[in-house]
Amino acid sequence: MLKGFLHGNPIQTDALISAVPTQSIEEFPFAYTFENGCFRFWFELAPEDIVYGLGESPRGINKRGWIYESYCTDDPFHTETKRSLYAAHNFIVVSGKKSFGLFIDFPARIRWDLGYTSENRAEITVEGEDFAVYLMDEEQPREIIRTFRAAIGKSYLPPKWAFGYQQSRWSYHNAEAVDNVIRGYDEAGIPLDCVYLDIDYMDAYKDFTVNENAFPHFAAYVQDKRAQGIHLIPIIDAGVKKETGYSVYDEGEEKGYFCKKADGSDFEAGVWPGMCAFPDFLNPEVRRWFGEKYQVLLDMGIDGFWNDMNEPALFYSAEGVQNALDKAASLRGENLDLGKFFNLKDTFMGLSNAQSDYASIYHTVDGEQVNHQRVHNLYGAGMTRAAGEYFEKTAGSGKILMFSRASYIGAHRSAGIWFGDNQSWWSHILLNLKMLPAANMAGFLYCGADLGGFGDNATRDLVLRFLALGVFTPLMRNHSALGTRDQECYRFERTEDFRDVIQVRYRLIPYLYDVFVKAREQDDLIFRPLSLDYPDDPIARECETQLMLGEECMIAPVYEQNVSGRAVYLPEDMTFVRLSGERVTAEPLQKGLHYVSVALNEVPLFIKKGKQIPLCRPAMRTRDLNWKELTYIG
Ligand code: MIG
Repeated sequence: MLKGFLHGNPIQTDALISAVPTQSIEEFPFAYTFENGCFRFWFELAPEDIVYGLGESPRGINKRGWIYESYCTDDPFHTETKRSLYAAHNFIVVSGKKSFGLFIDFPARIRWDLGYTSENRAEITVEGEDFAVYLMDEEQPREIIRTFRAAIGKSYLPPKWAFGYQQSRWSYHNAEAVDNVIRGYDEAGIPLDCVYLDIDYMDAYKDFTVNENAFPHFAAYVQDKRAQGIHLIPIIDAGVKKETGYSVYDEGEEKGYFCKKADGSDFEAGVWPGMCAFPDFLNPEVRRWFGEKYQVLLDMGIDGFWNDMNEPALFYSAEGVQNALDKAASLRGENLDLGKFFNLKDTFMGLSNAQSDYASIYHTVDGEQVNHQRVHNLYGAGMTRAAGEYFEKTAGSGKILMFSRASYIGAHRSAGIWFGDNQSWWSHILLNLKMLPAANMAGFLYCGADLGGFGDNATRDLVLRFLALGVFTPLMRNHSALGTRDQECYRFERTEDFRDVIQVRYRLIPYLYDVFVKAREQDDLIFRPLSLDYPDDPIARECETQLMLGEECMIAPVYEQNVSGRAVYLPEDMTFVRLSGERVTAEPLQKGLHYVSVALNEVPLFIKKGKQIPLCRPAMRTRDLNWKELTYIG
């Protein structure tokens, strides 16, 4: 059962697919106050309670013992001290003494103090007074999640080929670089379906343009890659370059489609193209307009995109830089003391994604000027809806690959997400694992992290172990940042190990696709914390390094360097399967704690006793997979 409580006059977020009857906040079952323009409520947590959720966020599967903030943030250092990442997924499930789900439909900042200030108390602060809160009241967490998911509608369905292995890098600067990647994979016999085009494919970083020097005859080139079975996936950024004569800018300008400042002029900030204007994605007319822009690339044969920088990320504003320079100038000739020095340093360090810049943006919502801070978390979601709804209308569902960096619940109907700029750190394998069930709870089924890690230099063993988790994530993409060590699989020694791991993915695609479609249709999870399936098993309840997958499997990736295996807990009897290329070894193991050895070219998988899963033969492209000729293991 889903109950809604309403206060004030909330901004329409479209998170729910249909209106749920709401009661006044006076009926809200938790203690609350209204203070300083905020709504704050709290409840006790019993020692055994687990708090799941918050989608794409830092830290554990159990969110207890930290403070989180719903505020879409471009931050490439996903350390455990952070409170926010790129998304705002305001859904939690409390499970234990009593169980319930809670969704706060509110697009500005929310603070989730989940046993941080006081160990056994959750205190949630909504930074505004216009909001709706929904409570889901069921016995089992999985039922709570189903009830919630039914209310927010079916998740985005990607094309089947989007389950293939994908290679990205910032950047493959030209057609030759892309061709080298495809050749590298083909020669090593490693399957591949997609190659990504990061910002450098564009002309001067202008959305919906192509640099003709780097990619001459782009449409023919795209066709040629398609003939090879390769999909090229260009990036689209939120900011539109301010340049007279650039049609996207001119049109947006003429029609008043960009975000404004208080004085009615366009809000501008610097991002990759230099000074940019920002489409007002809160406005449905702007969404329709921006969605149609993707057609230019669709016409060239493109059938997948990733939306970036849509928190929105802002490198600087002219005002911010001017203030910093003024401050520096005022200090010239002065004897700097420590306080002044750090203040000056912080002023410059704080130029990007500055709260003062966000606060100076205005949107038009139903004809009314609304400050950005009231709707911040809807911006990237709006951009992604713009694209997703256009694709749905023109191409139909399951045709165009689309995923986004920033998101809010509701955007899960239009697209998937990737987890942004992680690092080539061993700890980020587990961070990736922990985000998966939470993202699923928020409706995001098509998701994954940058395998091998985005920032920093990857090692061969890290990439292999990361991939062995990525084998199971719907989005299986290796991506890395400018200036980092090359991490395409064929760049490393003994490429046959990479082939062994990625072939396993291709063998599993019929199964993984089936699990995906079922989760989508049944408003269910692909990945579940063990505690959802074994609520009475104390070890399973606390497990943060393994996940249930579908009805049949459990996954437990190796996540440390220089180890030849890991400890794994089996909550029931299972078959331990090692998959490597076309090789499969199976070993029945009893419920309990085990140490399993896993070589770098192996993918460990645990199949429940009495269950079986299908495997197909590997192929170099998803289009060449034979979904009918299956063998069963388990
Ligand atoms: O400021 O387009 O998360 O995947 O490679 C960095 C360049 C901008 C951030 C994305 C990343 C992408 C990068 N972008």
